[in-house]
Amino acid sequence: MPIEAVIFDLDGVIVSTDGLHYQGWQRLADEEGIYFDREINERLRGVSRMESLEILLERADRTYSAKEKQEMADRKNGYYCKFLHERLGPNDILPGVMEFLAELRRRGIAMAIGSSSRNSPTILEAIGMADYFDATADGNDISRSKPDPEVFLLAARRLGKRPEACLVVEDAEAGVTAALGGGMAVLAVGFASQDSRATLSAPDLASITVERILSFSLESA
Ligand code: B16
Ligand code: MG
Repeated sequence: MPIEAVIFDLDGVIVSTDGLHYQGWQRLADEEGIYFDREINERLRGVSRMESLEILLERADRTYSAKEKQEMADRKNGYYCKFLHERLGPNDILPGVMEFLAELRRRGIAMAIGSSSRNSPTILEAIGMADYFDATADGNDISRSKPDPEVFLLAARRLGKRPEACLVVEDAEAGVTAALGGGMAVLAVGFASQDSRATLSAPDLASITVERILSFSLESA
């Protein structure tokens, strides 16, 4: 079936916020005396804030109450939001993104954001793209985070498109699982580009053309 809409993950696909997430989690872990490194951080990609904290706490030497966990998640988010306000801007939009989006628009393909992040509105505002997409769905709208397909199904519904007519662009294993689980094709980029389950893959959006993704959908129709 031809692709009528593209749903973009935000962090790691449109914008590079992963370094800021990492610094926020590292600071929290240091304060709590819990071992944390970049390899563990990779497991947090695309996963919700509270599930990310649970992964970080796998290395803790004591258990934490629900209240303590909430305070820790809030503390990390405070650091992350401070970094977003101080450092995030249009220069953090990833290579090839603006050209790819402009070509989709020229061809009349609908575009949405499907992100786990509750900070999506702040991020889109900071990079000057608050009004760019035809629809957005994010961590504020859903009850089940990726790898559940809820966020992508909601984005498709808000665009008025059937899942089979949508292609998701993702950089996380959890996001690839979510897109496939929702019955959508998926273009895996960045850290997910080695994921053999993906429909298409590329290092980034500068390395693949809109022509390619649309011709793929016709080939497989
Ligand atoms: P927040 P995405 C995800 O965004 C990030 O990849 C992930 O690392 C983060 O834990 C999650 O958002 C929640 O973010 O704490 O801002 O609500 O990749 O789905 O756009
Ligand atoms: Mg991502």
